[in-house]
Amino acid sequence: MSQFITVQVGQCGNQIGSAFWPLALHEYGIQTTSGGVNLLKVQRNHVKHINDLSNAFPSFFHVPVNTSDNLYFEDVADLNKAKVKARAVLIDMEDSVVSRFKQGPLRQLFDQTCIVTNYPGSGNNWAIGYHVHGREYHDRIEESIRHVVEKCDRLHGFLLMHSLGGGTGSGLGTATLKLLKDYYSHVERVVSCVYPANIQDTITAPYNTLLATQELIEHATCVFPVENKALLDICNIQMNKRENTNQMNYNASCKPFHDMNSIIANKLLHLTSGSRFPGSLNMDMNEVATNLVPYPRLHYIFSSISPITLSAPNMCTMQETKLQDELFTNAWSRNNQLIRLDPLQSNSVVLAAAHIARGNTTLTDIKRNIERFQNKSKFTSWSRDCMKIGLCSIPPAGHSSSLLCLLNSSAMSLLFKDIIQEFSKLYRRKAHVHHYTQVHGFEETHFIESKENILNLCECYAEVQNMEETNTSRLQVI
Ligand SMILES: Nc1nc2c(ncn2[C@@H]2O[C@H](COP(=O)(O)OP(=O)(O)OP(=O)(O)O)[C@@H](O)[C@H]2O)c(=O)[nH]1
Ligand SMILES: [Mg+2]
Repeated sequence: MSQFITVQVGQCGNQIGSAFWPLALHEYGIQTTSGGVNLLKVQRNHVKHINDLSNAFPSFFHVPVNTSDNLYFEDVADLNKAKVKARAVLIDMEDSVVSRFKQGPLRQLFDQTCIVTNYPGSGNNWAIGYHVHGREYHDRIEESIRHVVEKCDRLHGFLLMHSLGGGTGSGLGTATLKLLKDYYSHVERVVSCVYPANIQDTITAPYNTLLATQELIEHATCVFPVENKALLDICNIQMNKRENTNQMNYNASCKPFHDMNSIIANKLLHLTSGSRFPGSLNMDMNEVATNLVPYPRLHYIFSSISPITLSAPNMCTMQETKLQDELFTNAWSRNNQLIRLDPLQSNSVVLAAAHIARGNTTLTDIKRNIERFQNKSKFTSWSRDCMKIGLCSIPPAGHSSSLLCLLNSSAMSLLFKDIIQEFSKLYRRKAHVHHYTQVHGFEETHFIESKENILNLCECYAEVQNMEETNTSRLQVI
């Protein structure tokens, strides 16, 4: 089973982390209770004994080999006694979110040497995050990462979590990505990034987003973008479903990003499920990029998930099994897409696709539905008859089955065009540019180069689309 190191950068990255780790533990039957202060209640389903633990979850957790053989799990104290550590590096240039981790029930899960914080942040400026903090913290971050890497014997990938709208996640996050490429070029760099909502909550977000996107295109192996506007819409739809109203109102009032981050955390756990649990047709993470990325630069992947899971205290009570066909239909619907673009629109093509099912879905269910999918989508000549399938027998907490649909579609160029449009609105008047140019190491030409590079990527998508049209007409002539 492959091992992963999560690298959470900035406020958003660490808040996604705070949704991710309780859910990751929950998947192994260890529940963080919101009422009990430090107590983890163990449901003795998957993990009872320390040996189960080291066998069951090496993907995201490190368990020292010399831990006492007689250790059984009752509560968090045992988890701590066993010296279980998350394979995680926590980075933020202001420490409020990370210090909440340090005081919370999971505080012992994180190695102190793997926490890098400062004060007071990067001021919503990519250039400060990338150049100032990137330079100053390069060695500290490199050391922290090495510390976690040394505890892995089958390291497969880094999982970077961050947002692109602010300064730390976008700037220092992409500087860290570059560092990972320089030091561990053979290890995959999977990125889960958050694009801001349309109504920007950060005025300089279009600059930060453009500059960070350019870095992700250059240095990531695979990017799974989500948009806050898509997540907000999904949460609003859930809000209208009566059964969730109380929990949603509570989450929306006191933890505005809580539900949105749970959706991201669920997607990441689903994505990695094949590397962590048994299944009749497991899709390991090392197969994701091979199957979904036909050309190295075209590595932005759409994701949609069904059912949508929000973190709720009652999440361990099993929800009704959805009809399998409905599970697929929902996963393809606009309402379940984590990015607000239609990857199946008529003038785009699907370069590659994967469906990962968890729980009680059968291969027959999958095959029947894949046929439906192939009939409704436009593919390239090489991707038409291929579909990567994953089948993991362990469902996510609270459900009997679930489905993640991953698509590499040329419609992704619409995201890049949006980024350029938002950037141009500000840059046309050179608004806020001086904040960037006064940072040592940043040149104004970097804006233009990034824009050109992203435009060039749009042309690559257009080329793939046109190639298909040309191919079709030639075949028709013959
Ligand atoms: N989905 C989601 N989005 C978030 C969260 N926190 C912040 N954001 C979004 O991320 C963008 C701002 O980035 P932050 O992560 O707050 O900024 P940062 O990386 O800490 O950078 P600085 O504060 O500028 O140093 C905005 O678009 C926010 O809406 C979160 O927990 N979840
Ligand atoms: Mg911040």
